[in-house]
Amino acid sequence: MRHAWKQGALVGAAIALLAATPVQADGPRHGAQAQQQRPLVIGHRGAAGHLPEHTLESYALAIELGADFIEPDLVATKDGHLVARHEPNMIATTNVKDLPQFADRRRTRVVDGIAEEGFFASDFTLAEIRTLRAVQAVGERDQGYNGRFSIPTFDEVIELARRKSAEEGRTIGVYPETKHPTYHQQLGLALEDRVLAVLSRHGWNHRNAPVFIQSFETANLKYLRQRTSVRLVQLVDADDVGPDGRITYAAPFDRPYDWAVAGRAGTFGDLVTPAGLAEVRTYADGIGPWKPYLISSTCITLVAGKCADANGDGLVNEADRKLLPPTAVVENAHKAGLLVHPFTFRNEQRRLASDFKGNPVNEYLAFYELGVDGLFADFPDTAVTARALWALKRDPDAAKCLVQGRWQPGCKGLRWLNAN
Ligand SMILES: [Ca+2]
Ligand SMILES: [Ca+2]
Repeated sequence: MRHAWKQGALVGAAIALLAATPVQADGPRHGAQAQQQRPLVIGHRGAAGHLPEHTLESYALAIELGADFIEPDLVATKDGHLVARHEPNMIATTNVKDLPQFADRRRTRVVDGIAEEGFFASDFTLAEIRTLRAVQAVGERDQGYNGRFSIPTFDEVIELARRKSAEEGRTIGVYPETKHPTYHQQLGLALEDRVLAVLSRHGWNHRNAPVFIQSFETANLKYLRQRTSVRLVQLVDADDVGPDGRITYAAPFDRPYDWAVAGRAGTFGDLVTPAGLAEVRTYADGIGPWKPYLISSTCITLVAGKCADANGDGLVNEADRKLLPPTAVVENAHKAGLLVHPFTFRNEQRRLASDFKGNPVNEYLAFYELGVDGLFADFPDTAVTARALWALKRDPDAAKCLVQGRWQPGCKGLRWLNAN
C-alpha cells in the first residue's frame, strides 16, 4: 500500500446503471449469513477520490453516491475531542502550515516509532482545529475544493449519518477507525472510551447499531470487546508486494504497533492464517485486509529483480503487474465466522493491475465474485455501479430486466440486490 503517489490518468466514474438501493445495516452479519448479504460499500474517508477527505462534504457525497457506510478516521485534540483525520499530523490534509498564528505549533513527534515533523492534532484545541480548512492531499486529484471545508468531529459525522438516513430512507452506518491507539494512549488521550462515549450519546453503542469500529492494533480491539457489543474489525496491513507477489513487511507496517511495543514477534500476515483468524475471532467480527492478501500480483516483466515498465508508459506501477490466483483468506475467514472488508479500491489506472484493463469496475467485480462482505472505496459511485453489474451477472432474473440495453419498466428483477 506504500507505492508512492505518482501522476496518472483519472478514470471517469463508470456508468451509473442503478441508483442507490436500500440497505439494512441493522443486523450482525456472520459467517454463512454474511455471504448471502450484498457486499457493503464503505465510503473510504468519505468520497475521498472526489473531495478532500474526512469532511462532512466528502461523507455527504459518499452517501449521495450510494455508500452504505461512511468511514471517519479518528484522532484526538488537545482537549480530548475526537476529530476526523487520517493522521495525527495535519500538515498534508489541512491548510495549517499556511496560518501564521499556528507557526509555533510545528513539532517533531514520534508516531509508531517514526519521527515526523508537522502540526499535530494533540497540540490544538477543538476550537483551534475548527479554524483550519481541509485540502486534497493527493496531487493527482481535484485541488479545486481546497480551503473550503472544515474538520468535523465524530459527533458531527454521526449526526450527518442520522440526518441523511432519514432523508434517504435507508440506514447509513459509520465505520470509525481508531488511529494509532498506542500513540494516543501514551499522550494521555486514549481513543477507545471516547469513541464509545460518543456512540452512546447517539444511542449507537450496541450490537445492532449500524457501526463497525476498526483498528490496525489488536490490544485496543480486545479492550473494546470487553466494553461494547458494537461490531469490531481487525485491519491487516503490510508494507508492499514483492516482484513475485509475496507480501513484504517493514516497520512500521510489519505488525500491529501494540505487538512492537509488547515485544511480540510476527507480522500482520500471521493474523490471516487459520490460527490467526481463530484468534481474531475471539475479539472481533471481521477483518479488513489490504487487497493483496486476497488477490496478489506479480511483475509482468522482471529486470534486475524488479518490475519493469511492461506497458511502456514510462512509469512502473500496478498496470505493469498481473494478478495471481486468489488466496484462501476469504474462505478461511468465513469458516472462522469473520466478515471480510478489504481496502482500498481506487479508480486511478496506475493503481489497477493489467488484468483490469484500466477499468476499476473490473477490479470490484473480481472481489465481489470472491465473496467479500464489503469493501472500502475512494469512489463509492464506481463501487455501487459495479455491485449492480455483479448482481446482474449472478441473478438470471435480474438479467431479464435489461432487454437490448433498456431497463424494463416495472421489472421485478434484482430481487437479490433489493432484498437486503
Ligand atoms: Ca481508515
Ligand atoms: Ca508502466
